[in-house]
Amino acid sequence: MRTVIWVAVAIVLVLAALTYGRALLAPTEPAAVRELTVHGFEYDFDPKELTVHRGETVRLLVRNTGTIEHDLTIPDWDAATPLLSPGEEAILEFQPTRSGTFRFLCTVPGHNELGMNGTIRVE
Ligand SMILES: [Cu+2]
Repeated sequence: MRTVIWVAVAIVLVLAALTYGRALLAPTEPAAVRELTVHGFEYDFDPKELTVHRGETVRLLVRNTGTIEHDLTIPDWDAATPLLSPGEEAILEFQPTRSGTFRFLCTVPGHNELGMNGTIRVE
């Protein structure tokens, strides 16, 4: 009877060690985060072309370096910063799931037409 108990205890300990060990050894995949900065001003963005990868998290810092209000909108993704005052900034975070080329622009009337737009290429 005593042997059975010791065997049971040993099995529990081995299982606990395996479980705990596996948790320790589990690969902690760091989430790929791409941080990019875009400046918006009259009437352009810098840079105008961004390249990101499908599946990665993109953290886009948008800074208004101009002298009037601007925003940055990505129509295909329903993503947009609020209207930013001069000197203000905002972060747009997204995870592109489709490859392709997507336009972004400033939606203040007239700004897109004056050249305030660019593209995000998802590879
Ligand atoms: Cu603008």
